[in-house]
Amino acid sequence: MVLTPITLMADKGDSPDGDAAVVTETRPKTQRPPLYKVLLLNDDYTPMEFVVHVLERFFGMNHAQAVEIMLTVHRKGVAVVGVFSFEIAETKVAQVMDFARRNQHPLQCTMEKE
Ligand code: TYC
Repeated sequence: MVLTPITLMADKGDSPDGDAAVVTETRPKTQRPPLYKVLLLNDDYTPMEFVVHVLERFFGMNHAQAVEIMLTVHRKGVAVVGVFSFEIAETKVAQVMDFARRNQHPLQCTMEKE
């Protein structure tokens, strides 16, 4: 466990130079796991309806959200479709890439540390 020092000002009366900082306590530091963005990339061949289906199926989006994000990728080239722990992000990328490959679409999905 990582302990973070808590710095307190010494009592002016006790400290030789009047205001020296001294460490008197530690507290456990809450360690957050790193998060990873899952990105969907545009291409010229994957049908729009297929991308919408991917977003509904693997990212739990409703139809309107899925259409909106698909159009963002189509117009801008890339969009973040979710933020997850490493293992979940890796699984989502693998599921999308496998589903695209099995359906013979060139759709690309990647992840990057936030
Ligand atoms: N550009 C594709 C088309 O015009 C649609 C598309 C959108 C493809 C999003 C990939 O991630 C993507 N059919």
